[in-house]
Amino acid sequence: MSTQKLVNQVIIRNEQFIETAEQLKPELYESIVKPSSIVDIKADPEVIHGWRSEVVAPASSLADNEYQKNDSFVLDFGDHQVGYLTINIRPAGSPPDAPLKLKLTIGEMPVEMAEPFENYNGWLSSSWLQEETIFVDVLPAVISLPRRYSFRYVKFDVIDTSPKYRVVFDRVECKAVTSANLNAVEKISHQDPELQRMDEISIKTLADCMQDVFEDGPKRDRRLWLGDLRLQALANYETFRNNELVKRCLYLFAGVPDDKGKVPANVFVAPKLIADDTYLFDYSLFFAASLYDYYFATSDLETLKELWPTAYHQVDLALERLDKNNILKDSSDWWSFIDWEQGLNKQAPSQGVLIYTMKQAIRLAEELNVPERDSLKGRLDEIIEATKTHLWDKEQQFFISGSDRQVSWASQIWMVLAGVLTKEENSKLMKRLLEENPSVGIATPYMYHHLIEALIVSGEKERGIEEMKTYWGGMIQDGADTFWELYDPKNKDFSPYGSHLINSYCHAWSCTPTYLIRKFSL
Ligand code: RAM
Repeated sequence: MSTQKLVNQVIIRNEQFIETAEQLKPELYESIVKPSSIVDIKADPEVIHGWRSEVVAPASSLADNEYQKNDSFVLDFGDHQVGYLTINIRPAGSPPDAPLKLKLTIGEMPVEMAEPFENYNGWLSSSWLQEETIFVDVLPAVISLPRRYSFRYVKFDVIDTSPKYRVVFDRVECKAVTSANLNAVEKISHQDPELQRMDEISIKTLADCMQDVFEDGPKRDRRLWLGDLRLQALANYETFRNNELVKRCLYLFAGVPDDKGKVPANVFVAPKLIADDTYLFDYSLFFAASLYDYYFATSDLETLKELWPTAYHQVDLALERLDKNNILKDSSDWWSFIDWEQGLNKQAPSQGVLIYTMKQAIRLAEELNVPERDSLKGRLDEIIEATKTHLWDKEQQFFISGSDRQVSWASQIWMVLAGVLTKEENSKLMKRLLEENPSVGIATPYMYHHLIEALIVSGEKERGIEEMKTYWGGMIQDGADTFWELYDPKNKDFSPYGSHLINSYCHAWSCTPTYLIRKFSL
């Protein structure tokens, strides 16, 4: 073990765990993908973000065109890609007497081709927006772009050639990469074509996020987050079954706890494994939940034994946040994630997450036959009792959260998943939630996943399918090739970051319809 000191953080590195994770580093599958067409991006107030693409020519005609200063065109790769771009360029006309200056804009959605990145004014770094300006001194040339991109469209702006020569883009291609073995997925042919399509897009979304680790989104943050990992792993068990990758990710988190044993909300893996200095109450607990899911998917007792202390620690540390009434202390900082819904109070939903994961931890402790089982059981009963006493509002028949007694969708959903009430009461609660539609709603597919699961576990499967079709089906109608990080059908420009340009349009936490469809035979 060694220590790493950051600003407010002491990390106790477990080199043995880190080495185990290193050994599980996946091979990447590569495939060459060529663009399908040249498209125009047209303003259209009827479509999401106000822009749609329209095919003007097949991509095979590209090599017939000569381009010069101020010319521009957009290539469409026909589907979402994650990989490396190579461009073959040759000159036409006189010998090139000046370098070629070329600007490339690389995007997942038509809007990224249409709205200038210079206008971006959100609070996340603009450096996530994918663009390159390159100067080519010698032509012909084969240019391999420096980064891995996540995209469907590439816009070429020829900034300058010279009055004496033009350029031809002979060949443009992408070396697509993923650690997902596409052949490992059992094919289904669902009788409902909408669910079939949802299953396929979910799988594509997950595959594009499966790289060296389970990334949250290959455009942004390209990083391993615990909350995202939990859902990706669930979808993975039903599809690719790359269980070694889940194991690797669990060991990465367990490799960099802080000095109290807490695992971070996310980690960086390059230049070496680094714990981010963001800690979220729910995400830390999801280490235990992810280990639970992993164990019951794989029966890998060795890993359970080795990682149990880390999992137990997360629960133990979470219990420290309870007040004398056994209710979680609330605060105005970003202490728990739950969802990006503006104004959402995190107290009750986090209490739900705590109960949910305690139950899983108890089940693991039973499996291991360790003494923590009994102490956790005792605490769980007290906490459930306290939750019913202090957070259940008899009059409103809803769970309330925070000092303003907020009634949110997230609170009801997590309390249902936690099983605080009986199945019948849960079913009533979910119906009431859908009918009364409290204004503090849901902002992300991540929280929507939990809504669908809560409907299913409370016996409202049909309603779950309906909601899934409205939400993920809505994304498909709005042109999703892969499912998005954020989607609000009532406000399609929504972004918690201040601009929809920076949203990720291939985001793993959105890939769960395949899990829901396959696991619950929807
Ligand atoms: C965003 C990312 C990531 C998520 C965190 C909490 O930065 O979308 O997926 O887990 O928020």
